[in-house]
Amino acid sequence: MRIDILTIFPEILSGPFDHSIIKRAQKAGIVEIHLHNIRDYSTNKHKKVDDYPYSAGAGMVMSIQPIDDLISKLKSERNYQAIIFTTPDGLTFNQNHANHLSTFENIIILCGHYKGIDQRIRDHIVTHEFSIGDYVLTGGELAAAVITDSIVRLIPGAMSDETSALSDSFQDGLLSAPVYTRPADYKGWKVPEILLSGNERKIEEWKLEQAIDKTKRLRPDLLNPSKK
Ligand code: 6GU
Repeated sequence: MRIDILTIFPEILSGPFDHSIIKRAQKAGIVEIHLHNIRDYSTNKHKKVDDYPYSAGAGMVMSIQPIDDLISKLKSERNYQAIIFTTPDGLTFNQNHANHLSTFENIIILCGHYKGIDQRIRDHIVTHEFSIGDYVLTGGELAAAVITDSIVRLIPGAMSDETSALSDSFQDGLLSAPVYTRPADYKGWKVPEILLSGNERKIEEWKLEQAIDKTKRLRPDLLNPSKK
């Protein structure tokens, strides 16, 4: 898979992908992550990437030209299945979106900024708009990092133990059961007896029961998605 991220602050995104699973996946050739500075594509002599909005409003708006030129160049090189725009007024990103996007060959993520971008980019170029939650970030870069991380770890081969992505919280619509490691008794804080029993069938039953209990307690909305 190839992910192209378009931003006016590439420095923000150079760190998050240089560690752990995401770094290993890139080294193994499972994913390529390319950062592009939108400013490099501005034809303006001062490399301007924004302009004053038509009508009232204090903030600046990102211009079409550099973004269109950059995306056109990328599209001339390969086919993209999704051109994602990160914005607080997008659909709230979830595990289903991550699963779906992880099956794509090439995607573009355009990081939102300022007051916004010229609406015509959203109308004519962007195919998906995502928010990562109901709070406001300075820009779309951290959202792009979150979305990229959630996708890359799902690509087959990205994780050393492939079953671990399947047992994630949310993957089956439930939060994960608690986990423990040695010692079995730490200053009187004990690991649940059942986990020491060696009875795999009973342990699986216990884990499912724990997952359901925990989900009921902490995230009842996950058990009743229609009532959200
Ligand atoms: Cl995608 N962008 C910004 N600026 N703020 C956000 C967001 C995105 N998702 C949640 N808050």
